[in-house]
Amino acid sequence: MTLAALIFDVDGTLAETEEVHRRAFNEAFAEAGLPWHWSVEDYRILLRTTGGKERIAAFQSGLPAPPLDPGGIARLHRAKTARYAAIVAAGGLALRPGVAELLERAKARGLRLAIATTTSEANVEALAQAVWGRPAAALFDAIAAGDMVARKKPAPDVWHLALDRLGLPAAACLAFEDSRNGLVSARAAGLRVVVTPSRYTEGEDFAGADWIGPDLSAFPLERFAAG
Ligand code: XBP
Ligand code: MG
Repeated sequence: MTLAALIFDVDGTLAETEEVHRRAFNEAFAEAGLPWHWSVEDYRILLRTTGGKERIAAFQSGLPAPPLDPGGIARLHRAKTARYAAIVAAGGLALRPGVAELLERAKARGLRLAIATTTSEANVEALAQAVWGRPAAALFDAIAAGDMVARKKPAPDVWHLALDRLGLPAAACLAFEDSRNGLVSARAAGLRVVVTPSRYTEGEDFAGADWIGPDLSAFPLERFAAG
């Protein structure tokens, strides 16, 4: 089937955002008076749980006396999202190599663009404003985010939502991911998957990917567009 759209994960794929998420979590913990600090090594393990609220819940379930109920987790996560927006707005984040060029090449070929991310729409907007100075909707035809679906990655829900919003079958689209959880979720939705491992996902098992590279600068769009 002719390629009609590219669907992108955000965290780790468009930009190396996970360090900003980690910093935002730690700042939110300090602000809330919690004696928690997630190191790079802690966070590598914690990332196995997708979604910030789910990650906090998984972390505190390992503590002798988890202090937060679901409402407390939601409040803490709102504070983390506010910290994330502030850090991103302060600048310093860039798109990963090849991303901007690939989006341009895809647009020039008449391909549509979409997002399928575990993070929130607010965080997608924060990144879009920081790296493009425009709202995400100015670049992407459809946005599917974690809080819009019942189950986060590795479930396929967010990809199904992106496909619904594009009005396209999986066979006409290509997914871009950086993690094993993301690869598994996109494949479960029937998509072909391109993987560019990121700082936190290097060394994961990417068996089943249709193309793997260190970044998107050498991605052969023409080969995939030719079918
Ligand atoms: C990324 C995530 C996200 C971010 C935090 O997964 O798991 O949870 O770490 O985002 P993926 P929120 O790149 O596979 O979509 O705190 O906003 O949930
Ligand atoms: Mg990712």
